[in-house]
Amino acid sequence: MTTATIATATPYPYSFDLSRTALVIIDMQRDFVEPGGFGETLGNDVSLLQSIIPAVAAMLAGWRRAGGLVIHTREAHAPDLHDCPPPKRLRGAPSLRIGDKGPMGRILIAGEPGNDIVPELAPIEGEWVIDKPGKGAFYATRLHERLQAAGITHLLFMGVTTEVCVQTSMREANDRGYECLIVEDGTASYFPEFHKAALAMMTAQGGIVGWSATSGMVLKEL
Ligand code: C5J
Repeated sequence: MTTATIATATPYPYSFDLSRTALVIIDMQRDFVEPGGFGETLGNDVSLLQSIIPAVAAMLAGWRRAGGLVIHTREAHAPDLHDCPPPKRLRGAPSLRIGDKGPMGRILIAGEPGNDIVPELAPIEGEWVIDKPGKGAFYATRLHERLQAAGITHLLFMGVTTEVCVQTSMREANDRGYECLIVEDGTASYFPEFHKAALAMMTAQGGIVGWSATSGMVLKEL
């Protein structure tokens, strides 16, 4: 085992062993980052999310080169919506609701074109793809069991959105005992102030949820 240390991580150095660490890319789906998807139906400017694709792609390429485990998640519901609690579908006044037909197929439904991961970050053979009906990657999935079986102890998070699915997943992971780090420039929000606040609140109090670092800091150690 070779231990790498990101000396300049926040709030203090983060050490990880590549063979026990997974890179988790949360919900980099067309539904969130392209016009006509779930994110835009809620009234959001999706270009804010598109801007991180190059940084996520660079991290992903470096992690693949190093031979680390890659996990992609998708926020996805079954076509019959049995896994979509009615309040999730009915809340607010979006232009289209989950399951409605939009320009990229049915909104947030597994198998529809809009539910795919963006082509720049498409999974390759051997990478895990976890469909999740909730905001957190551990809710109603077998992710924890699979990570345990694979001997994974450390998780690096990227993806969208910082304060919703990324933060929820990292909090769930932290409660299950994983040592977590969020890649600052590999995650984004429709609300830049929420992005900043989420990073600050997770790393405050001695890393109450975990660490943060830039993709450059991580890549330097691979
Ligand atoms: C949201 C997500 N924002 N992936 N999902 O509903 O963050």
